[in-house]
Parts: sequence; structure tokens; C-alpha cells
Amino acid sequence: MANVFANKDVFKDTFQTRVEQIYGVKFEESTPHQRYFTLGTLVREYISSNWIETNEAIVEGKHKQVYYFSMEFLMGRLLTNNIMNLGIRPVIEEAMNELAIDLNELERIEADAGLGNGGLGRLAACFMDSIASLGLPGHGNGLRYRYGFFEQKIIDGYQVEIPDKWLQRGYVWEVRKSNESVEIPFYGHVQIENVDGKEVYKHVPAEYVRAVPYDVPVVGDVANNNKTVNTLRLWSSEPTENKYPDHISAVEYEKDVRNISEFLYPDDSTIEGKILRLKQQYFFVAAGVRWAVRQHKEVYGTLNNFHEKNVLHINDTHPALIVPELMRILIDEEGYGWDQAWEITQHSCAYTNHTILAEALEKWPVDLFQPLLPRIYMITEEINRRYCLKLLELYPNQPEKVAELAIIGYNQVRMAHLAIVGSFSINGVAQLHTDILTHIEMKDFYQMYPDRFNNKTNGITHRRWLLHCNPELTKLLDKEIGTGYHTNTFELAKLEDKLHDERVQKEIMNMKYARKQALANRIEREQGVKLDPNSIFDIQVKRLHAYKRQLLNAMHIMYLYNRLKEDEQFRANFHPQSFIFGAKAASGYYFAKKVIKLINSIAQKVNNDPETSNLLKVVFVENYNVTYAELIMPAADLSEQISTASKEASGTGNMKFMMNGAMTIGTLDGANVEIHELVGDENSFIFGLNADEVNDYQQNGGYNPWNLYHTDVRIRRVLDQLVNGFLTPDKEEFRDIFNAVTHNGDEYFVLKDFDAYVRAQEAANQAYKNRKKWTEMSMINIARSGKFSSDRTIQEYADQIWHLEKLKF
Ligand code: 26V
Repeated sequence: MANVFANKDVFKDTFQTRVEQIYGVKFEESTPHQRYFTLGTLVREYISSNWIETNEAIVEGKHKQVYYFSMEFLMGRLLTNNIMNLGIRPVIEEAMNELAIDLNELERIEADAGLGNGGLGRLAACFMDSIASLGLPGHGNGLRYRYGFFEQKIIDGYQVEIPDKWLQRGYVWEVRKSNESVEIPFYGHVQIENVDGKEVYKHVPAEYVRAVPYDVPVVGDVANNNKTVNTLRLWSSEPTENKYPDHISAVEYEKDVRNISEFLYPDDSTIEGKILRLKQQYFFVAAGVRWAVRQHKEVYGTLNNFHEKNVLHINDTHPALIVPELMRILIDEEGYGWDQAWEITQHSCAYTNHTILAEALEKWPVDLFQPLLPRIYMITEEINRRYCLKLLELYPNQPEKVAELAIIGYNQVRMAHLAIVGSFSINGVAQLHTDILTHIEMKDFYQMYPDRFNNKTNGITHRRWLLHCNPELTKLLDKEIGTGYHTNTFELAKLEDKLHDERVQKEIMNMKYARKQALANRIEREQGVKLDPNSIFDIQVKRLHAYKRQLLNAMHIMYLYNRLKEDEQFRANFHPQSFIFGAKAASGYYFAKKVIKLINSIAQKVNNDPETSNLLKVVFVENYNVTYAELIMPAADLSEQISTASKEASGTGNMKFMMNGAMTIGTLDGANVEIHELVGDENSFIFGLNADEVNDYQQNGGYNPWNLYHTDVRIRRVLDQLVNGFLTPDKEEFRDIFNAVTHNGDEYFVLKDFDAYVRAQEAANQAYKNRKKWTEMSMINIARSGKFSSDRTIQEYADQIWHLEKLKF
């Protein structure tokens, strides 16, 4: 096929013709959406030859590959990303200019693929980009949810959830591959038959659900002649082509089936959703493992070497059923004995842990698991039995210890234990997190399998989170340090040579001002709040969770407001500050939703007070998502990373902010620790309890928030204002927040860290007044952020866990 992007004239002609061919309208009369879709189609077609070649190269080179299994892929938009990685933006831009079409406007038409809750899903998306851009063979495997993470509306200060119909107008990047559909069995029971003296397991009468794959191309950066296009395969549930189950009506069955790939679950889903969530997990795992197995057999004709040519990566515990599923295929379908099957399985699987929060570690009641997945349960039981025999040798007289470490215990299947036992590699996502896993949370497992544990500090793709989202900074860097950092972010360090160059400093200031103005424009347009780009943009964007402590930020703003109104001198010294929040709260997460209402109530009060409105602004941006984040990250002066130490496994927003020149105000938690190591106390604002101190209080007690309530007048004042009608006429509105940090013990040490946070905030506010100095600090952050490219992270996974080699073609 001729290259339609060879030059602007060819492209322009093809584009116009295709719009008319696809939609049967004259080009001049076509809608922006039709133009967007046609452009997307042309780009996808252009990708396809490299897509085919990538798959051929993998087969011909007998390459080892990774399948990254994840319940979430928070991809955001792909058009911009794809045309950037393909290097065809200039041609398209030129042609569009001649056609008087605004390319940016077309790009804005694309719906975000919001198939994730937050950091975990976005990490998977960044990893996809880096794997392809490094020319490595690796594919994503997930679910094609009909509705992504909900759309958020703020009504009267409260969050209202609206279904996210991202597929409604079609999704230009996906290719339905019905011929590669597979049938996934649920329910029924296991029948053991004796065939030629051998026990054979049959799952009867199973209820089948058809898994239909939709493939999305993952385009690597073409720099260095890389042509890699990997696959993100998302499975959709459809009715079986076999017999429908007898005991329910066809209508009922079809509804149940559709439900499997209907909704993305919020991470704290309630009990009712449990069966469905387990169904989702087995559904995409079973389909994905079949995909990997089939591909492998086509090339090698045997599964003997499956583990030498494939890694099945378990992203958090959600896909842990990979372990028993691969065992099932090897034993039931391929006739392997247990030991060899286990050898292959255990050497194929690798697991990443993303949280230490106990409530987030999945456990399935046996009564739910067994009927739904009878054969998988049987195999899990056998894995557990054999593993418990080993435990008994290690802990001969400690049955409680064995019960505690077992995969199945107290009538529950513990997915983390299953993943640990079934994997050759187990990693945390930042050094501190890995240390906590090996020394505290998973200490006993670490003792058993020390060689399996390792750390892989998270990263973000600098292609999206710098080159694409911050054109001003990219241009400046290209000019000052060359473009080498596009492919090796450690070259950002060169910026440090220009630290004291006043011309460069000025340009950095201008860049920041422009990005702040761009964000301010959107906020004013959509929410009517006008922000001054000369004020400090202090930003906290991330999921709403108690441990992330948006509440600490909110309480500090209340304190600031009180102080500014009363303390003339403080007021005179204060540099205006704009506090920007963005967050979605899980729909059933009562406390998180209250915090949203609180922030909006504070905004209402503060923004409308003429005494403070020039000094203090508060905005809660509506519907924070990947695309919004692309506007927000470059606009920050201060990056709020204030989780209770030890609770945030890594954080990745912290890295995006840093790479765009924001200073971190944060606790020594997750990857903040590594940011702090790189930039030092002089170029960050670190405060509060550290992980050991938090751990110590949790183990031994000794913290009583009431003491602070009674001794710190600032704290008492703010807390009283939560319940005395200061913010809302209804005094009970925030009673539960008041109670959480007082009567209920302040689990996340909000009051305990309050004073330290106030001081860190003061230091930041004063530091900002020396703009030259601040700009140097900002430049140091940019210059030292190279480590946080996900290219670095993925290279480590590829070298140390997956053992992948770069494709050559
Ligand atoms: C799940 C749940 C479920 C129950 C209620 C509380 C709760 C809290 C957190 C979670 C998160 C589960 C996994 C997750 O999303 N982890 C995030 O992974 C990111 C990528 O590694 C990392 O940067 C974040 O620190 C981590 O929270």
C-alpha cells in the first residue's frame, strides 16, 4: 500500500477522498467527528504493516515475549500519541492547515479510554508505550469494559457519577477478531473419568461465555528505526456459540453474559459485586492464557518450553488465577503430570504488588469461588496442599503459622499468596514499598523465597508526560540540550549546566506561566473560577482516598484562611496561592465523597470572600482524567504528595509533576523517597512522620489525636469549623470527618502531621518569592527526573525479570 503520509499532498488527497468514501458526504460538509474518525482510520491502516511485521519478527526470531495481564489500562487518548510516535505529525499538520482544519480540535474529539481507576491502570498504559518504544515484544491483556471509569459531575459540591460511554461513537483503534474468540466455562462440576488407567477431569455441564478479542495497536516510538507495534488485547463477553444453560432463561443468560465486560469496578467495590468481579477476573485470564498458549504452540508445537518463551505478568493480584489456569491447561488439556506442569507454570508467572493496604488484598470466600470455578478451585486446593506440606516442614509445631500463610485459610482463597507461590518474581513498585514488603508485610514469604523478591521503581512515559503535554518545555529543552533526552531521559541532566543562565531561567519561567495560563483558561471556561498565573499553583490530583490525605490539604487551607483574615503581618508576607484539586471517589466510598464536598465548601467560602480572594483560591476540577492530567501536570509549581508514610506504594503523579518542573511537597513515602534522594532537602519540601514512625504508632499505640485537639489552637479551630456551621448551614454535614480524626483515632495521622505540613507550606510559600531561586530549583527537578521515565523501569523489567531481547526487523 502506498504511504499516504509520505507527503502532505498525498495525505491531503487521500484524506478528503476517504471522508467522502466512508461517509458519503461531500468533504466540505463532513463533520469534525467524521474527519477525526477518518484520520484515525488512516493512521490505523498505516500502522498495520508494522503490526504484521512485528508479529512476524517475534515468530521468526523465536523471541521470548511478555503478556502483561491487567484488569486496568488507563490509556487516555491515542491519536496524538500514535502520530507522535510514528513521526507523521508534521505532514498531517501541514495538510490540515491547508484544509483550514484545526488538528487540535480533531484530537479533542477522541474519547479517553478510561479503563482504569488511577495509578495502577495508568502505569499499565505507560508500560505499554515503553515496551513498544524500546522495541520489545510485549502485549497487554485486559477487559473491554463497555463503560470506563465514571464521568464525574459536581452538583452543589457533591460528586455525581455518570456512566462513561466511551464506545458510543465507535472506537477507531480497535480491531475485532471474532475468529480468535474462545469459550470460557463457569459453574457446573468436575467429573473424574478413568481413561486407560489415567484420571481425566471434565468440567460439566459448564455454562459457557464467549470471549471476543478486540486488538488495539500499541505503537512504539519510531526513533532509532524502531518499527515495533505491539498488541493490547481487550476481551469482550458475548453469548456462547455452544448450548445455552438449561436452568435460566435465554434473556437472563444473555444479561449475565453481557455484565461481565460491562463495568470497570472501583477499587473498593462492595460485596455484591464480588461474584461478578471474580467472573471478570477468570474471564480475561482464561482467555488471555489461551491466547498465549495457542500462539506458542503454533510456533513450537509443544508447551515444554513455554516458560522459556513467555512471561505472564500478574499486575496486582487481580489476574492471579493465571496460576491455576495454566496448570489446568497443562494437565487437563495437554496431559502433563503435576510436577512438570508446576515447573512450567511457576517459571512463567511474575507478580507485581501495588499496595500494602490490607483491605485491598483480595480474598475470595471459598463458598463463592468453588461453585463458580470448580476445576480451578480443585487445582488451587492441590497447589495449596502441596505448599502447606512445605510450610509444615518449615514450621513443624505451628499450625497457626501454616494457616496464616496458606493460600486457602479460614474459608478464603488469598490471591496474594497464590500469586507469590506461583511466581518466579515478586516485585514492589518503589524501594520503600519493596522494603516494607520484604521486612514487614511479606516477611515470611521473603524468608522462604528471598531470590524471588525485587524492586522495580515505577516510571511514566516521558513521551506523553513531557514531549506531548508540555510543548513549551520540549521546545526549550530541544534548543538548550538537544533532543537526545527524547530517547534517553538521563540526558535531561544536561539542563543543570544552564542552571545559572538567566536567559534559560527566564524561558523556564515563561514556559511555566504559559502552562499555568492554559490550565487557568480551561478552569475559567468550565467552572467560572479565575486563577492568577502569578499565584503559586499548588496541585493535588489523584484518586480520593483517606490515606492520600486530601483532608490534610483541605484543613491547611482552612487554617490559612483563618490566619490571613486575622494576621496582618502574615498577610503582607504571603504570596498568593491557588489550590487545585482533582479526584474521583469510588461511588460507595462515603468518607471520600464527604471530602469532595468539604473541598467544594471551602472553595465556596474562600473564593467569595473579598478579603482573601486575591490571595487564596480553591478549585476542585470536575472530571479529572488522563486528558485533563495532560493539562494539569505542566501547570504546577507545587506537587502535593502527602500520603501517610508507608501507605502509598509509589505514586506516579509525583514523577509527572517533577519532570515538568514542580517542587514536591510531600512525606517520605513511595517514590517521594527517591525524588528526595535525587534533589535533596534544598529542592523539595519534605515533612511529617516517616514510615518507621507510622509503623511504630500502629504497632504500639501512643498517639491520641485529642491531645492535639486540646493543645493546638489552629487544629481545634479548624475542626470546630467543620461542625459549627462555618462552612455549610447543616452542622452535621462534616461531622463524620470530625469524628474520623478525633473519636475514631485519626488512622491516617492527619492531625499528627498538621504542624509539620503547615511549616512545609510556609517554607514553600516564602521560597516562591525568590523567583530566580525557585526557577533554579525547578530546573534541578527537571534535570534529575530522568530516572522516572518508564523506559528505565521497563528496561529493568526486561533485563532482570522478563529477560526479553529487542526485536530486530
Ligand atoms: C485499593 C483499595 C481497595 C480497598 C479500599 C482501599 C484501597 C486502596 C488502594 C487500592 C489500590 C490498589 C492498587 C493500586 O492501585 N495501587 C497503586 O499502584 C500504583 C502503580 O504502582 C502506585 O503508584 C500507587 O502508589 C498505588 O496505590
